[in-house]
Amino acid sequence: MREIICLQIGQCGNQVGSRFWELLCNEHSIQHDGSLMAATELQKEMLTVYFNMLETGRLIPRSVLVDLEPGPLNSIRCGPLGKLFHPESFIAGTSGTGNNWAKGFHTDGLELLDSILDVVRKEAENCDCLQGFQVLHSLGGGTGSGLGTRIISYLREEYPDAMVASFGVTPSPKVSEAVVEPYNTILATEQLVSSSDETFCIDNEALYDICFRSLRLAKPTFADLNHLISIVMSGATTCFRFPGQVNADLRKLAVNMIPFPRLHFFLTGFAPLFAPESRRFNENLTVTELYQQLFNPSNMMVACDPRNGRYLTTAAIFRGKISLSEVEMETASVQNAWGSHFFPWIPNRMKVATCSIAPLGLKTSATFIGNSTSIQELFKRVASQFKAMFSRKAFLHKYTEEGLEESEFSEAYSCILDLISEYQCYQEGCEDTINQAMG
Ligand SMILES: Nc1nc2c(ncn2[C@@H]2O[C@H](COP(=O)(O)OP(=O)(O)OP(=O)(O)O)[C@@H](O)[C@H]2O)c(=O)[nH]1
Ligand SMILES: [Mg+2]
Repeated sequence: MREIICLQIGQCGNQVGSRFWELLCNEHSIQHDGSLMAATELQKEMLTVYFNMLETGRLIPRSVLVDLEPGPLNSIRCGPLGKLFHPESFIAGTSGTGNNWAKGFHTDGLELLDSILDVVRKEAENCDCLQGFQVLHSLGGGTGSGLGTRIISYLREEYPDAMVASFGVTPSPKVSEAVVEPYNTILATEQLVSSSDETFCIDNEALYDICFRSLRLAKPTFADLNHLISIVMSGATTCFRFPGQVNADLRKLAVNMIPFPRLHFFLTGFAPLFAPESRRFNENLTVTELYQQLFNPSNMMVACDPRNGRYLTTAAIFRGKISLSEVEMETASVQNAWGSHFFPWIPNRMKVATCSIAPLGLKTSATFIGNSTSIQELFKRVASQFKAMFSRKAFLHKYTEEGLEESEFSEAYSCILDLISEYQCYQEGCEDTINQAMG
């Protein structure tokens, strides 16, 4: 089997990770003590992509849980999934970084790095044929963002044949009050540009808006946001976990989705999204309706509008009792309708898959993964917040005290500006300029 090792890092990474494993257990019929219930062949066939199976038949998530502060890991240990994970896969420090990327990447994080990499190495040695890593983390804090990207760059070096994918949660002032989050996000994103093969972007700003506007929650909590993240993660990983799919592993997904290696930041989306009080809440959506929601900017988990940009590629995963031929027919008409938002020179740019097992609580659903030039709106937003502070050198001392140099801030900032202009260049169709620049 081609195994994936999951790493969940920092508070957000671990809180989201818990929800993700809860859904995986449900979809593969695994109890929280790791025993398999009456699972179908379909549920069982690819179980070992994400779970280690002991000789007793017990299933253990192939996950490494890391945090520089003990709280979030203790909550998991004491919570409903406490017995699911291997006790040795919990690695905690004694205090967090207080939202300081430099502490996570350089100082405090390094103290924990060897023990983390030891656990990862053991997991990798147990694999039959490791396909890659999946890292869950926020980009706005210090641990998930700093230590998370440090780990990603080690994985890149130590396992050059394995894929490194990250689910990165970008911050929003609507959700968090820590002022330095734009710094951490830009510093982390620079690392993701060079070290991750594919990054699924999740944006707290968009999640908040979905909760507030579409789900009509007056005061969205992290639990509400994390529910959205977990359903998108369950959708995005469906093809890795069930047999016979396109984009069946991390590498195939990257090959199909990423025409240019640096442009590997995916827009994510989900349908259906209705408030419980909506009359449509309990309805089964047709393929046409699911597609309408999927291409609607208000269903995107990143605050950007794909209508302002162009899609390089997309993938949609339909779940529940849905016929592939119907999906294929509908895909052709969506492609026609959205034609001007696609690049004509990429053939088969819309990949589709179906899986008969619907996610928990739904009869039909669809998950969207898009490589869209409009993702630059996310980077522009954070870059402008970064610039406003950096031009006044605000809060820099917190980072320089940890050994980070001011020039590293400027380099990270210009890396993101370059990324934005690459997306913009493709958006405007000036591919020749880029080809020349790349030699
Ligand atoms: N969606 C979501 N965002 C979260 C969650 N927890 C924290 N965040 C966001 O993540 C950012 C803060 O990062 P944390 O994950 O708390 O930080 P950390 O990785 O533990 O690093 P430290 O700064 O060392 O504590 C802020 O933007 C928060 O809004 C969560 O459970 N869900
Ligand atoms: Mg923390």
